[in-house]
Amino acid sequence: MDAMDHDSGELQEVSAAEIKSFFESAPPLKDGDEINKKLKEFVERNSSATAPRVVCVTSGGTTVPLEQQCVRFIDNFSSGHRGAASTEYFLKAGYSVIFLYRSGSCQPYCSSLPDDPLLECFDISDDSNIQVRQSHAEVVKRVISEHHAAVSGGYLLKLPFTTIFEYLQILRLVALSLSCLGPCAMFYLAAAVSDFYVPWETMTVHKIQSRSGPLDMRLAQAPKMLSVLRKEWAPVAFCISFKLETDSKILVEKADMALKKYDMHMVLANELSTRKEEVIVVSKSGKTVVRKDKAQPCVDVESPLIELVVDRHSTYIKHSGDGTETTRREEDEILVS
Ligand code: 9Z3
Repeated sequence: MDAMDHDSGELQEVSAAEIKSFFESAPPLKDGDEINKKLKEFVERNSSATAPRVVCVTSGGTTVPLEQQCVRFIDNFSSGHRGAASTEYFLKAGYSVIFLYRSGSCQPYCSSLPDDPLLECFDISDDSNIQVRQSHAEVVKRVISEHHAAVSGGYLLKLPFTTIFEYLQILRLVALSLSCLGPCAMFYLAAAVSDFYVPWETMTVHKIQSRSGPLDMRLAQAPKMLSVLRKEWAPVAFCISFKLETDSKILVEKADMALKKYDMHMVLANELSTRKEEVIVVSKSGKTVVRKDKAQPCVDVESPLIELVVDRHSTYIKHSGDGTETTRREEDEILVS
């Protein structure tokens, strides 16, 4: 999900015209008004707190439709585990969370459930009622009560997306509605967003026909929204993006480039194969490796990671407005204690 121009080695420049044309040509959100209403209520409720902390966690992969009446699409590997687990830790740390997730991807509090919870956790009793199997009763009770407490308490707002068009439009709505929270708002952009897409106006309306022979398609470069998010949509919010690579040799360098290019506060760099064990936190103050503690297999790497992120966000809030920055240089390793 990389926006590198491989010939020049330069990260892609996004023009305002490209962004404008992306949004103007994208199919309008079906439920845009409803989403805006939910966001307004959520932000109003949360901004009345003494020290409101709201994070938008994006999660899962975006699809790239190949036809307007979509039969085929390009997808990616992202399961949404990172976003779902991070959401739980943010809620635990006292944040309210807008969880912008790919439909059907991992959900907060659900990681301990079996693959098909409905079929595996429930039974039909003698009197034809549905009941939880004894073997799963404890986990089902915990999942439902924790999830219910977050949603009905007004701390968790879940917004689904599927396509790259939906994702970027909803992200813009979220960013604009959170801008009133200034430095107390955070963006934690863990979603795997496609770098390539088919612009809506160039897309064929109906199913691509196989009789036309081998498919030859040109994908356009998706505009990187990170700079617009930082410069226009929510200029004071604390912004964290992710960098994913499969080649460890270029990972940190690429994360560092993204940090500077998009003026991120932190870039969390991870490798595809080790992403559940290790994340490298890259920021102006240096590089920190956060590792999952092998001695505690049940504790995700997201636990120490969110602890560190929350700490940095607190420092950012404290210093916002006084023009100071943290200059701490670290090369340490953080383990779950
Ligand atoms: C990540 O790097 C996430 O950590 C993962 C999490 C997608 C690897 P899972 O969903 O995996 O738990 O299975 N997300 C961002 C990847 C990305 O698209 N980054 C862009 C880039 O690398 C920047 S926006 O250029």
